[in-house]
Amino acid sequence: MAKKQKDALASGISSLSPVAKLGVAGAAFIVVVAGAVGVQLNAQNTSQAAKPLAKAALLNTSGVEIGQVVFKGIGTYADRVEVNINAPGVPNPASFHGLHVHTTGVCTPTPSGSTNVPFGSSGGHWNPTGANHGAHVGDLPSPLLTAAGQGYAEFETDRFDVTTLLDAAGDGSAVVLHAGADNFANIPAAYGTPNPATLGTGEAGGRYACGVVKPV
Ligand SMILES: [Cu+2]
Repeated sequence: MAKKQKDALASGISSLSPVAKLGVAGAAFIVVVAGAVGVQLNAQNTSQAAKPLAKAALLNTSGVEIGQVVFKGIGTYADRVEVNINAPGVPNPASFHGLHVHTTGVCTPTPSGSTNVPFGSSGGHWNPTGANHGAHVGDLPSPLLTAAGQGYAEFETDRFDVTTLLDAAGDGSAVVLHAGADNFANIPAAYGTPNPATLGTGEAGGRYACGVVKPV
């Protein structure tokens, strides 16, 4: 099976309900499997029609491209995001890394912006609705990197269209890969009330790489 087909298949499976996934994994759920395959084929057909609409080359602070993020969709709507990272020097490898669309399409490696940190020029998380972190329009799933800092992820989102992504607030947007894991502001109540930093950012650490989103 060609890689692209496998990816589409994996994506189709990942979009199934937990019960359907169980069906795929176990022969005991063979009836469920039959139903799940139908759903999966539909998803695959849809995915084949999705085309790359925008992409961002992730550059580290030395200007080295360490990965790419491609936004795919049908028409102008982004319904899939593909992330490829190959970065031997990434801090905290073999862990999850926060990944977000930030508000401004400027990636300046020297400390800048209101936060005065590397890639601070990209602004905060793209959050037009004023939501807490985890529900920001620009919050994306965190890729899991290997010990060598490599990773591949593909997922679906219906949070934004590519026209808005490219022109977020009139100044474009950027994808930022963070040095650490994102807690998605998902702090169990037993730990008390999350503070503003947690609710606003998910505390994913420094901005390891940044990529301006550009049309394909
Ligand atoms: Cu971020």
